[in-house]
Amino acid sequence: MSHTHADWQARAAAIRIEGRAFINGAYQDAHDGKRFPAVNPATGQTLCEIAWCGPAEVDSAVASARMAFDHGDWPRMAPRERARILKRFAALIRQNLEELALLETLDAGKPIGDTLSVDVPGAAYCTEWFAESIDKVGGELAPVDPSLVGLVSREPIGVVAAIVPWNFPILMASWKFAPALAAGNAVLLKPSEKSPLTAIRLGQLARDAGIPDGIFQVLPGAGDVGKLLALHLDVDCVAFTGSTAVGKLIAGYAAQSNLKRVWLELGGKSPNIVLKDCKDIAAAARAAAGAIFYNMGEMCTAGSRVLVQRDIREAFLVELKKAAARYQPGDPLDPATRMGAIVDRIQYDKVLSYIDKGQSEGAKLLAGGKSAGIHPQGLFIEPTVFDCERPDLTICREEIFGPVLSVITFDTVDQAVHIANDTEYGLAAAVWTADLTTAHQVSRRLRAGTVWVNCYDEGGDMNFPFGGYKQSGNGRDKSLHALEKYTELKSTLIKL
Ligand code: TXE
Repeated sequence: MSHTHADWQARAAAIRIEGRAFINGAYQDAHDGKRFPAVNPATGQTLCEIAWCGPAEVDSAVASARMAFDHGDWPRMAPRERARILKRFAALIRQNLEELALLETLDAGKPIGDTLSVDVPGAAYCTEWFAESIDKVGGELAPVDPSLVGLVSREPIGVVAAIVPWNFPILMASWKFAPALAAGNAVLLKPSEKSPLTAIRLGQLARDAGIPDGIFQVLPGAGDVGKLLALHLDVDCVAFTGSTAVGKLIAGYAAQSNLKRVWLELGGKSPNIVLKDCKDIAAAARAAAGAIFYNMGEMCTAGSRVLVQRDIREAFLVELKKAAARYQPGDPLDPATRMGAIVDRIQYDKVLSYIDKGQSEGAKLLAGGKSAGIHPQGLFIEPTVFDCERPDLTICREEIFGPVLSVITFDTVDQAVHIANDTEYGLAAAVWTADLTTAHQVSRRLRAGTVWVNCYDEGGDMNFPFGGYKQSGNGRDKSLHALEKYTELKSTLIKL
């Protein structure tokens, strides 16, 4: 039975929230009692106090992880046994769908319809997918000299710190912890201080599923906790999703400490190219709106630059304005809402300052441009579209991470490809064309980890690697390639 807006409001008022760290199989406060508030960005209301971990908690969690990895069962279990436990974890995420979706919506301002249909089921699916994969990937027999047997095997790396962001809190966490756990590692999950609630709840679910103590721990806190983990000599790998600026810091921490493996999934300024031979202009416009207004534009893959060929520009803009209007912000607890609240005041101010900058640099406002008064203390921004004469405006170059779209007009395909690639980022791109040859040629020339043709943001399944070129990062989440990040290759040579 689907719930109404009033049902969700009632459940939100009654929900009990855990705010402590999950260390070595139990919830605990920071030993110095330090806490920070979890705030609902749609109302300004404090939801609960969260433990702010410090060096003592980080050291104790790393020591538990080390012990569990070096001496415990998890890495030594038959893969199918680990798979069984992880499938139970996935099943528990599914069983607690509504509670987890509600926590995510309250904490991050995301529409309840999305957290119920995308974020939480996506995390369960990811966990299950990697559980199912792990007893199906084997090693290799190297074609070495006949006097030898050459085995190439994969072993877990050890203690993996997963430092994750706030835009898809449980989903991004699962993209890291699922392959890392499946491969036999111990995971320390550091959620963003802006959205720690679902990660904290997962601690108990992992334990209920039978994941041994020390193998899955959750350390809430701000960037200082991430820094302690990334500098820690007993952490073997850090997998990070977040800003390019912090990604660079993390690479530096690894270099300063123990050269731990570093995997980075960073920002983007993804181009969405609409060519004049595109088959359905209205469909392209709807997808362009979804590419930037879904999840309030708080997406690393956000199609924040739409490049439209001059011949179809006017027709495209008419459809784009219609499509943008369908993303008016609303209460995230209302199942009809398509765009919720911006995650916190810092991000809200950042987005509004980019809107000011767009206007002061001469971009023409086609839609939106203001905050929306859904709640007196709520952080809502209208879906905003700028017509940009020049592709070098600040709003066309910097990641805004909010519901702000720049439209750039071009004349030739070469020009479009040049503008698309003229960015420090390379996470995603799209091209709309009815011509198969053009589709292949343009997608080959786009320097991005993912290229969509005649769609945007498609590919919710796990079979596809996800990650960036250039300053959008390294390594790939999702797909069997993700297991490469959390394993070391071992060559064993046996003399016969
Ligand atoms: O990200 P941060 P913020 C971009 C987006 C957004 C901007 C700032 O443009 O506006 O980043 O967001 C932890 N050592 N993206 O400030 O700081 C932090 O606690 C170790 C794009 O939230 O990168 C959190 O857990 N860790 C992105 C995580 O890093 C540190 C998603 C991400 O936070 C740290 C999020 C440090 N020194 C933001 N400082 C995407 N690619 O999807 C912070 N952290």
